[in-house]
Amino acid sequence: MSRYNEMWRSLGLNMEAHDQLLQALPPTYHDVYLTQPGRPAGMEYFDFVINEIHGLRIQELQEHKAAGGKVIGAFCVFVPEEIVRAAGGICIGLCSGIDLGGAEAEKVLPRNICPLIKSFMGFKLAKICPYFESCDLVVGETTCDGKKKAFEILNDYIPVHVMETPHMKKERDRELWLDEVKEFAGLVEQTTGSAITPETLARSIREVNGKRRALLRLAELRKNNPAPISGKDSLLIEQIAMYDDVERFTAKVNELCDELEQKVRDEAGIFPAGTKRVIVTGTPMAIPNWKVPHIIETSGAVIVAEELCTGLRYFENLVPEEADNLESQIRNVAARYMGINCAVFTPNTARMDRLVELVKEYRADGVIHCALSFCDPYAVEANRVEQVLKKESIPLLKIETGYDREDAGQLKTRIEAFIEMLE
Ligand code: BJ8
Repeated sequence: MSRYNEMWRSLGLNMEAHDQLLQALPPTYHDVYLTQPGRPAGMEYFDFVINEIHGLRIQELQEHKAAGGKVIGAFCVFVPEEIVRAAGGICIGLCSGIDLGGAEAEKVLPRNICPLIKSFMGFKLAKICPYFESCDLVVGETTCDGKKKAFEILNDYIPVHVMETPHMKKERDRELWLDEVKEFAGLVEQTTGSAITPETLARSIREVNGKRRALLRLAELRKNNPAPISGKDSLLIEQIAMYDDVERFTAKVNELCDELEQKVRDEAGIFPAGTKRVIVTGTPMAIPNWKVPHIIETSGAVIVAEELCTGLRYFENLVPEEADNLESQIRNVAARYMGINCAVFTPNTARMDRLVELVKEYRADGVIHCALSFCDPYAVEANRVEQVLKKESIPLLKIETGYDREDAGQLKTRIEAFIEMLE
């Protein structure tokens, strides 16, 4: 990776801290991913992407910028990628899945705050993320209080535009969100210097829908028993979806699905017959936060679906493609995002209903609710999840954890006991 040193230096990265980050990733990746038996050959591309995580893709972003293009970073699946692409920009999900730069972050944030928030602040303040440093604009949102207030501070270091995400789903909330999407479209046009037209937006909607369709195809294949792919590999693909080139990513996921369809025909599962099937729900699991999925899949279960923003919430629901003017297209885009069942909404009963449906559709034996420490919306909503699943006699395990490894042993004991109980 040293061949990229010049590029990283030109982005102003703290080279020493960045080296530490690059050294931390390969051993973890090897242990979590490369030791899995019977992985599909199609995972080779995604391994390559991780291998080049701060290399090739960053180089592509720099080339895009050198040609006059803009890069817009986001922290939430509410930020409409279609709008950014329609104006010729690239939309990047900024990951925040590792505890690095924590000491820097704690200079401006309280110690006890959600690790995802601490991580993004730490990445920026410690200057260790080339994606962050490639952004011309960062988009925040008013989802949870911690993020909302942290974006005010982040704005001291990089231009941040905050979208007001409603907390209810009444008609007036939908209208507010539509206004926010329109305002965002105007800002994106201003940032990129390119107008969004019905043609560019129609193309962008088709392309992003194409990515979502490929991910839905992958999800559909995981309904089979035996599952043709591990939950860890599926999560990795869902994480990469947020920053890879849209068309290349879509083609690679579809190629992988062709291979998995053959595996399904051959009834070639990657876990032994009778392996318990689990659905994971809760807060997003950003790269490289693979701790809980790794424990689950080395404790006798396979994850068959993620009711997460790094999962189904990201790619369920497509934007309707039949609209003949910009106003209707933008309405369709805005409406699609209001279908996301984030715990910041009240009430959020659609999430519980969807979970019950998912358990049936994916033939799951149980659900693991995983919330990041200090995340009030998900930790509190776990009570509603518990109530609904209990009524349906669906076993549930509730976990709260951060990015450190200190509780790994304790989590393993609890998860093993839960999976055993499913038997
Ligand atoms: S749509 S889940 S991506 S807000 S974990 S920062 S909620 S304290 S990430 Fe999220 Fe958008 Fe919702 Fe999805 Fe706050 Fe909780 Fe931290 Fe969170």
